[in-house]
Amino acid sequence: MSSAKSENEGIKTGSDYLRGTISEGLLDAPTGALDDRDTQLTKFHGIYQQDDRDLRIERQRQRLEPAFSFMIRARVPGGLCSPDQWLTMERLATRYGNESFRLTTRQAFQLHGVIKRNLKSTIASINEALMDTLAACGDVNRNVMCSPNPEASAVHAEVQAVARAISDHLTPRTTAYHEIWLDRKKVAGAVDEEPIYGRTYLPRKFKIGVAVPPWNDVDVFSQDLGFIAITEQERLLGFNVVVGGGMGTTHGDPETYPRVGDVIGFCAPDQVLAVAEHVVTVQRDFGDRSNRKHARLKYTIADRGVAWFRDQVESRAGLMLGAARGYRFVSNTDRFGWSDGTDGRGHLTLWIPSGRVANTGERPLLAGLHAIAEVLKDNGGGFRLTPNQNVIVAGVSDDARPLVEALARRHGLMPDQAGSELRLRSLACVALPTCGLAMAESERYMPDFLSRLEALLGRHDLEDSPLHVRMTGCPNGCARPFLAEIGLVGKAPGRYNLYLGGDRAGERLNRLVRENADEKEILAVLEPLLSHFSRERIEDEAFGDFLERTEALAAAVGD
Ligand code: SRM
Ligand code: SF4
Repeated sequence: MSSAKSENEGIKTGSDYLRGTISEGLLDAPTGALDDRDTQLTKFHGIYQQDDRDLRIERQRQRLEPAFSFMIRARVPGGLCSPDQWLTMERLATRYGNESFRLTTRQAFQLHGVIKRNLKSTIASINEALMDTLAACGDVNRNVMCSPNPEASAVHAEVQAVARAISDHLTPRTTAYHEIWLDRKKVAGAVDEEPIYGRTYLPRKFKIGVAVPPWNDVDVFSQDLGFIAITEQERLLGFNVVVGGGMGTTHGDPETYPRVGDVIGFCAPDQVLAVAEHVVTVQRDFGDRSNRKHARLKYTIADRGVAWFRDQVESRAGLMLGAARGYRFVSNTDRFGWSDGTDGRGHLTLWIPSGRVANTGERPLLAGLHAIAEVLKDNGGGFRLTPNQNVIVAGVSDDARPLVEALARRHGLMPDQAGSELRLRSLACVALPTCGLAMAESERYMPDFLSRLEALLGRHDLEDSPLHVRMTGCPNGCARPFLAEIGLVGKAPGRYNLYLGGDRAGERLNRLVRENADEKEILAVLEPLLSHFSRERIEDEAFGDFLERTEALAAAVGD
């Protein structure tokens, strides 16, 4: 490990607890951009500077600066969101954004296309709606995920409260956010302090997810830190602790890799905050601050060993983790349609393709969800953002059920309107035109790719197969593609690395089968495998499991 610290470390150290010169940059009217160093700091405030990549070349030709705008991410711990909060995001998307907003793979909201002069008003409105954007991005703990649907049982509600407590405990304490975006004055003589993070925060982003078996919708093994709720007869006993998961890789760099986390033991509910805090502090002190591609917790653990890591956490937290308890996951996707809560209310999981809430001719989702939010305001209930870019209309009264369902159907939101099981369960990251790191299309290409795949499945009597397909525009892995049965990872325009063989519970990584393949090549690889699967699968066997069992995958990989 080199000892020279990365440039980001210098930026953090010199930032005065994340202030930098952001306030000054906001007043610099001639440019739509912020200072380069400040763009690293705004991430901690939930704000990314981007430019419209569809317009880049034309703007260059016209000698104009890129079409700068900002993506804003609002944290929604566990995905819990009131109708008013939903309507606020919709209003901001329409007024300041690109007339759509996005439900992310981490149960948060994203707005795109907000120009610099509207940043402060947008952030202020988000805060007025009792949400914030602080720590939605940056080298800190991000939005804490939790299996949604808290009303489904008392245990869910308890687990959700634990997720919320973790989120609050690990939220940065700097007052810079309030000064810059909410015009709160710094109290004279007050000193910023970050008791958990310190002045330089973490070496890299940090992510936490809480799963409630049998559902692994939060993909707990992809998190830096995961908690698996262990219950007995509807009583929460505690949590298995999982550490060191992560998805991000770099093409052609074998030093980077996706990793599923290790289960290191069990803790009681009242030990969760100490465990979380000290998993964070061990990473703070031992994570690699010289190479950002090697700075996630997964590398700290892979390099130093799981036993070393557990010892560190136990001694710092002053506790011993118990032996991990048994659990079983059955799925890492969402459960669609209506379910009945233990409180007598109904919960309806709707389908939002790639999490994009927009009005399109075919599916006016923005309008549909607006109408549903109004019904919830009058009748009680709220929204739950799912970890798979969908939304649950939660806590619907018996009286309101028919209306909610009619509105959902009229606007193309009902799961049976997706057209196939495949489409319902697919995930695609944002990619072009906003993501600065995208190498290929994802969200905009996914519908076409799925149409081709549906045709292929149809030819082999597999049209009802609930395959898990995940696509990203680059190897950073924002749609957790390395856990999919079929994963497409962008390499160049129109070209993807094809990964196969994940399971449906998010416990096994898939494997690279083809590099840099175009659509034709991808379908040509899939066709014989699907045909084989159709003829020889054991009843209810999943495609990824079949590929592993029959060694078809090994053959495709060339082992
Ligand atoms: Fe991500 C960077 C979008 C979930 C791994 N991710 C980005 C940026 C901010 C691009 C950038 O740095 O300039 C993308 C913004 C695109 C845009 O225009 O909106 C972006 N990531 C997303 C979202 C919106 C994808 C989506 O379609 O939902 C998800 C927002 C989550 C949230 O609400 O916080 C999103 N990103 C993830 C996940 C999945 C997860 O967390 O469960 C991962 C893989 C898990 C992990 O972190 O290992 C993920 N994003 C990355 C990485 C690679 C990190 C690494 O360890 O190498 C980057 C690049 C980076 O950090 O340098 C990245
Ligand atoms: Fe962008 Fe890559 Fe993440 Fe997709 S996976 S949103 S292309 S960083």
